[in-house]
Amino acid sequence: MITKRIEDELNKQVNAEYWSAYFYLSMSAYCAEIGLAGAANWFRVQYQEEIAHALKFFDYIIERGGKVDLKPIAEVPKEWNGIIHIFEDTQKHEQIVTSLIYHLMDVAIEERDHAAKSFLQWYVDEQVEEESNVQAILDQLRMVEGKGNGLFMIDKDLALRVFVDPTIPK
Ligand code: OFO
Repeated sequence: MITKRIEDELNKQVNAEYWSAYFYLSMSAYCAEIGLAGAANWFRVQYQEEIAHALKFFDYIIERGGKVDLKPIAEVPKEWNGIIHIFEDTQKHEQIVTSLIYHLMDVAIEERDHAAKSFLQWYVDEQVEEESNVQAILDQLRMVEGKGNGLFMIDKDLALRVFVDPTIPK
């Protein structure tokens, strides 16, 4: 059993993860438009990761006997000002998601829901990886000022990313 408060918070997070998925899919389209096929691939994989994050919450609500409540997904941005801007926005967004996960953890602690705490720990760790992956790409892009041969090489690297479902234990 989960309390109504935890159920509501988990459902909010399902929506936030789908919003993130949409956000990254929009970024993928933008990168394709500006001719960065590698970055378009990277964001498409990021989109798939967010769907996996959402489904993990979805499955957990059901497993704990809660009611899934799928709300509409709010509109996402579709224009950016180049590749550095798009990764800066990604970094900001992942920092916000980390704060949402921390908020959920705070609620689980207040509700004395130890099972939810254990479940949420996976997301706490996942966010460390999410933030550090983006930081590494942003550092490289800033080094080459988002241009020329350097950008060409970074884009080639971003093309290599493949989706591996992070919710399936290795
Ligand atoms: Fe689901 O972590 Fe990114 O947003």
